[in-house]
Amino acid sequence: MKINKAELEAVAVKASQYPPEDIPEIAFAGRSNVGKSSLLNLITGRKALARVSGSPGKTRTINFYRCDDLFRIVDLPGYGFAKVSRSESEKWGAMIEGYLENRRNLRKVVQLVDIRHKPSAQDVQMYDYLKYYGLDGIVVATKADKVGNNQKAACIKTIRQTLGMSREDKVIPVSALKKTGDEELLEVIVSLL
Ligand SMILES: Nc1nc2c(ncn2[C@@H]2O[C@H](COP(=O)(O)OP(=O)(O)OP(=O)(O)O)[C@@H](O)[C@H]2O)c(=O)[nH]1
Ligand SMILES: [Mg+2]
Repeated sequence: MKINKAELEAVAVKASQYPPEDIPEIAFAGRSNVGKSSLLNLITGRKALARVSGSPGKTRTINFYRCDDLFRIVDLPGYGFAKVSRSESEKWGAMIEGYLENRRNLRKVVQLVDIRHKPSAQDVQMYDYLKYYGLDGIVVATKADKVGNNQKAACIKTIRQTLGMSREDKVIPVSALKKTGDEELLEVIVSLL
């Protein structure tokens, strides 16, 4: 499967700004700078659909991307960004939770973690939260180009263990740089729709 047409449909900080719940949605969650927006560009085949930045905290709104009038990918603001004030980070948390807890057409949340690092306490907290709402099960290990092939299996094992994933759950290594892993992820997404 390939996405032929993708467009930014809505930018929201509150529920009244969300698009209608007419088509299913898949959301991307993860730490700031982990590569959510880059992944979105990779799987839509659009180089600059979502803004990518070397400095964390780029995406600060909930961005809804309509894909082939079939489903939406929802790019969530990154968490764990040290340079924002506590009150601002609480506001983002509430914004993300407000979306995740009330969105009836949300099918799954793809959680992104950097393949090189053991998931942080906040990643674990996020994954537990997704489990509670039945939105867990798909993890993307980003920046897969940064580790050698012989290290990959060990990195994925650490991710599985730290997040407490079940055997049937998936970890998909992806590289936005090398353009790998996107087809496997798209297949999984399509199977959820
Ligand atoms: N080497 C490598 N770098 C990547 C990859 N994906 C993203 N990056 C880099 O990581 C940085 C952050 O990427 P973004 O896609 O903006 O990350 P984000 O998760 O959307 O960040 P926020 O919007 O701040 O939450 C950028 O400098 C990207 O170029 C990848 O697969 N490989
Ligand atoms: Mg982003």
